[in-house]
Amino acid sequence: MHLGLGAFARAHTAVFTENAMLASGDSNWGIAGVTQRSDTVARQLGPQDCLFTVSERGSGAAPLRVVSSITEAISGLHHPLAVTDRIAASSTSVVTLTVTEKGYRIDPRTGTLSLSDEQVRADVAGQPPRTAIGQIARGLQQRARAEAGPLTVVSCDNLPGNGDLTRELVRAFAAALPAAEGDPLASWLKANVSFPNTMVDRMVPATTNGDLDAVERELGLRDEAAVVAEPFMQWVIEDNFASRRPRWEDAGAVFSTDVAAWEAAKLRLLNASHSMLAYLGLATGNTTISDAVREDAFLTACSRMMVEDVLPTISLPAGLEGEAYCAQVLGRFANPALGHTTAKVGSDGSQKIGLRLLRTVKGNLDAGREPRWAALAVAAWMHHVASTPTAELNDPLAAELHAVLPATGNAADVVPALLGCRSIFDDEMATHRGFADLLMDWYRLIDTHGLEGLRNEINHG
Ligand code: CS2
Repeated sequence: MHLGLGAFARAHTAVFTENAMLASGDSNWGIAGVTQRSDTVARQLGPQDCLFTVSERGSGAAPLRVVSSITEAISGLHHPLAVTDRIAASSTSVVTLTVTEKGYRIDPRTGTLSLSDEQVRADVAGQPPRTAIGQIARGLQQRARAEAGPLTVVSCDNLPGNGDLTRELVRAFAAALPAAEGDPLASWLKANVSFPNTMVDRMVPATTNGDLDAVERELGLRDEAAVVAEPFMQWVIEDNFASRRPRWEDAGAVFSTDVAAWEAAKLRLLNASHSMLAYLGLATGNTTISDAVREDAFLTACSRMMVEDVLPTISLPAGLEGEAYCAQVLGRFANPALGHTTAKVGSDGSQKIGLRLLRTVKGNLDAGREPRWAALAVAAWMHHVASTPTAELNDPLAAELHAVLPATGNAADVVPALLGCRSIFDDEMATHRGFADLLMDWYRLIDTHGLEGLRNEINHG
């Protein structure tokens, strides 16, 4: 099963699974995919027998390919009980998920399941579950009762320790149930379910109508569920499975005991730079990531953030060479055929910057160093938040962020106001004078001198 049947899942997890079947000859697998908030993808895939095209873009792109590893597309919104039934079925042995950061419903202040979230509360109260964690917990509860055997839950979202986190959230869900229900679930979980950590990587923009037209011209068929992706793809998985699984290693997935290091490197080098380019691009009128990285000053800012701020604060996994990885990442961003938008990468900033940027800020501040470049990215995010009308700010915390904004747009007012947002900055970071000064300097520059100011400061400052 796969929860969160977006473009990423189709271009990554479904492709790895199909490649594993082709390479190993063990073709006894199929993915029941579940759409979460909107049923669009289920409606697109259903009438085409769940077949869809992957169109690679950029140098080294393979020809168009039709992928057949998804065998069923379920609307979680309309058929929540079909989701729990599938999780409980003995024929299901792995549940993968890509539901994005906000899909986990984490309370930013406690780091665990948000029991004040209305949908989480409804799932705990016994409504047909709508949240990913509710679907997993209720599905596992049903599976335990049906004695359908062990299962593995594989989070594939960009979150550090994504498997450990998912386990904690499912446990927190069980703990919120009345003891007569929650206790047996908790002990069954312990004995029967594993949650390996993973690192996933492939840039997959949202498919546009232009992409569908281009696929149609080449394929000779209209494919409403086609996806566009860069040629590169990677999957590092902790070898901790409680059940059978496809032979993903035959498709190039790497089984590792050091997934945490891979995940930290990817989040804090690749995703952090992606966010930096998105917010710098949004502030200066670049629509795509490839346009933003073509601006020399932004390329320099990204490289310097990776080399000066990030590399000294992380431990790289064996087999990953830091500077080569950074160069490869910048090359991938520059892929002009991908059309990855700054708006898409810049969405949900409140859920992303803590993991991508603030851990680096903290690492540097703790070591007595100035996180100059990571602060630029955070200031550019602040500028995006403050200069975008609430209705247009694509972020689950848009209302909370805008509620604290001052009447004036001055750096000296906006920066402290946003630093006061405890859902994002902890006390220590919010009251660090040096960090606040760095943010105010960059914010003022972006706000009053725009691209020219940034070019001068980054290139000559
Ligand atoms: C991006 C990621 O949208 C975003 O926030 O940074 O989706 C990125 O494209 C992937 O993590 C690449 O593996």
